[in-house]
Amino acid sequence: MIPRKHNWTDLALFGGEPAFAQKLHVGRPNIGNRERLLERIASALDRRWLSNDGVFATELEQRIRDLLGVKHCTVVCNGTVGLEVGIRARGLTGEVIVPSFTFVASAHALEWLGITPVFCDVQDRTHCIDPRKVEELITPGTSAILGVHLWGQPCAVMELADIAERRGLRLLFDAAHAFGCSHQGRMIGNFGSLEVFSFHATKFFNTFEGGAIVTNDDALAERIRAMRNFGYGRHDEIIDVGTNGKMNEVSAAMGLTGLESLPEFIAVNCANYQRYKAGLAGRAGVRVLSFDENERCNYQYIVLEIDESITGISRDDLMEVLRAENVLARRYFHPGVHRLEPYRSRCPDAGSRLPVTERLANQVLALPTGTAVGVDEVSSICEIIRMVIAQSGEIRQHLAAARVPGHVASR
Ligand code: T4K
Repeated sequence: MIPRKHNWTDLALFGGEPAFAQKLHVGRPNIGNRERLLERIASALDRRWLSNDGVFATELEQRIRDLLGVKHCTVVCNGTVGLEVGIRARGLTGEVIVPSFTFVASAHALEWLGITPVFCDVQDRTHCIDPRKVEELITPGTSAILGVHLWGQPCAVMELADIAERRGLRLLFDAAHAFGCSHQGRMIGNFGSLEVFSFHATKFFNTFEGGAIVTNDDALAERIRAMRNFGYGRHDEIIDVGTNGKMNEVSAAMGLTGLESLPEFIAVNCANYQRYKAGLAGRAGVRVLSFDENERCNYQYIVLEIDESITGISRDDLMEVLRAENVLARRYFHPGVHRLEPYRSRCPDAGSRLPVTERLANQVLALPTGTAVGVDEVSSICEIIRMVIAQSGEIRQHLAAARVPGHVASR
């Protein structure tokens, strides 16, 4: 039984029993059929083939190609290395326009390669790069646009493709969140020169660590494959500079096993999403980010925007309340990459041209979902949020008092 919270005095932050005995995480891994996974790992051990284009990695690439309807898939050891390999293979240089409202890896992958990320604001509704703001950032040094399909929501790919074509830029996508999603009926993976997925443990589909670079460009795919493997070409000969970005067989076994449960993972995420939407519907000042239900979607992130001027409670205070209840909500992506090093020191006032990013970084809260979270737990989380907003005045007052040094908690 999940204890009900009728009043602010029931909150764990003020001495009540936490609503959940176990911690509920954002990004708890989904795990497919354990026996199938262990069988696969045993067979890799029997074969004594653990990496370097093993049968599982090769099969995973084939299955991803089929699922996405894309010509080439190269699995890699993680999404960040996937981005680095893709960026280098596509020959990006100078400056690349990228959103600041993203995980730091989108920008770091550029910086790591000596390319300057130029931060662009995002759209209010989708949280993805705003094409209307891209053009004003283009300089003679700009080589590309790196869009991010944040939360699995597709960027405005057609508008971005149009700008890229008119201005002679390359277009790539960080699709770390968007595996299994579509845009206008076409699977993500088919846009721009290439797209990169993350299969990190915290993604709804995971290979422990891992990722994939997908493209429909034959020559680019060949470069990517070589660069992922020290620059080896087909005939045991080094044809390019390269790194070690290969996926091992245990990760690929996890991927094949996870793919068999993909519809179930998505169904659970979707049911949780619907429950959150219903549980928070009509709550003024709380927006649950909506996904386009006419498209394919993985529903892996539950994203709230908390407008304190209406709710009476800030995103950070709400997070503190929830965390005390063992709901480990996350401030993805706070404070915006432009406010992180080394970017902050280089351009301290970048925030002035990123108003939507600044707002979202202060308002967005990601909530737990995935197969480790049930719809009843989601209902309880919504109930707590509703109560906190209804009683925000008292809660704010007592939080402020509790923060005064020497204060002894009372209720
Ligand atoms: N581009 C974008 C837009 C991305 O979001 C990411 C990664 C990338 C590129 C790069 O892809 P990778 O190189 O990672 O493949 C996490 C992930 O580490 C990162 O993969 C992800 N984005 C990012 C959004 O989230 P943290 O620092 O928030 O992770 P951490 O350790 O705090 O874990 C998150 C929650 O998940 C915690 O509550 C604990 C829980 N957890 C985590 C792991 C690893 C588990 O319950 N089990 C686990 O095994 O970055």
